[in-house]
Amino acid sequence: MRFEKSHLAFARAKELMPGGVNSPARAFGGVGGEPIFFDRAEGAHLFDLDGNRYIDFVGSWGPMILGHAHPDVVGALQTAIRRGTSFGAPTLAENELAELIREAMPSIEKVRLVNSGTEATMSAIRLARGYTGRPMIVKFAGNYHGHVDSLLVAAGSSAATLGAPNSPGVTAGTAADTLVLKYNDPQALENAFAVHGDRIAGVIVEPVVGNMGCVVSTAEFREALRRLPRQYGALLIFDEVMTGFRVAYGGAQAIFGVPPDLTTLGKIIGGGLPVGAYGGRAEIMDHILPAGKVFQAGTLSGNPLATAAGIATLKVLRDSNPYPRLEQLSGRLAAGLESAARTAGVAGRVAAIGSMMTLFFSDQPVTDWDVASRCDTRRYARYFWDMIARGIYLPCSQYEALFVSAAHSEADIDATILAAGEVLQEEAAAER
Ligand code: KE4
Repeated sequence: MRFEKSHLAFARAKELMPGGVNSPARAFGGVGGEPIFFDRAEGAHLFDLDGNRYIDFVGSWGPMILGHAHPDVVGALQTAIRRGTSFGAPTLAENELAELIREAMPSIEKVRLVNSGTEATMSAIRLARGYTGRPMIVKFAGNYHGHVDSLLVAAGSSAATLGAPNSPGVTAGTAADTLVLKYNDPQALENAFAVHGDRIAGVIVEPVVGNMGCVVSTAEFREALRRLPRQYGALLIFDEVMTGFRVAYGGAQAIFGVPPDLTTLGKIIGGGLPVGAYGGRAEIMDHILPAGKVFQAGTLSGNPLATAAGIATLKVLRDSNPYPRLEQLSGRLAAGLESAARTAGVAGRVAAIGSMMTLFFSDQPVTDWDVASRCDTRRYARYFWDMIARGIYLPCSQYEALFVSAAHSEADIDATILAAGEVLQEEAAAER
């Protein structure tokens, strides 16, 4: 494979944008080398500037559950664009997207549309603090909720100590109101509430983590998440930016039967255009301006193009119900990848739910960040590039989930399994 045009584009991009990218996740930092520039996409396939074709398992980090350039989404955008791209005033499309979200997630009585997952989580924790009058937010190591100052916080030295900034520009004062606990550790949450219970405004959690690779919450952890915030008068915030409409049409909350107080959404609800949302019970959401006093605003929130793409996407998901087939294809891929690692004699564990999964190069199941951080990331980097050479585009980090779309075929899945088997065997042979 040749990457000349991507290389030239990246050289220029580095003169124009920090690191040559508009988001660090796509900079290939976790796998080395230079990011590939893409020209177009269709269905389950990406085409880069040099004309190389790939089976795409990133799907723009989650939004493209229908595959790229789905005709219903393209058609909805073509219709919307001729009617004007933004009014800064209410439109019926915002009502329609809000109706679809409410219909899918009964825990959401009212919803506010924003422009990204970060805006959704930032607003949700501000609302939790405004609603409860309390300062503290609990999050979990290995969970990512966007680049919100108070969530860019590393775990404190022990479970009950307060967080420390993990990015320059985040002040100690900001981090001081954030507690970072171990994921899938009910006792740590119990202890935190015992010490800080009357100061905790909310607990924000990925009910299925995509951001340390795919890690599913345990039933015991979910029971503690359901019980403890309610016991102490705090809000449970499910960050379903990635899992919403992904692991099920009703999100992880539908699978687990745990109704959160607030839910944040993004990715799929925009169908590839910038849409985020946060929602919950009306008595909580009505604290948001102008109904209440908690400030949040946005020029392009509920934008006519973005809502058109989101509405089209959710309608296809609701009416065609691709989820059984997505689970069947994903189960086939998960089993195939784990078998490929085992046959090659490589320590590999696959964690999967719905149509998201991760092949962890680890000799034990990955349940939290402590275990995830011990994965063989050098092996992942080699595997990533060897799969690129075979026309398969995987997430450029061991700590991201891959996604199967409704546009993937069984042939795509089988070709990927075959390639993984070849790659892992060749790598194992080279190490002997
Ligand atoms: P955005 O602001 O990137 O739309 O959403 C932030 C966010 C919030 N919550 C969860 C659970 C998320 O996964 C994300 C964003 N996910 C990353 C990939 N894991 C986006 C990729 C990127 O940052 O470029």
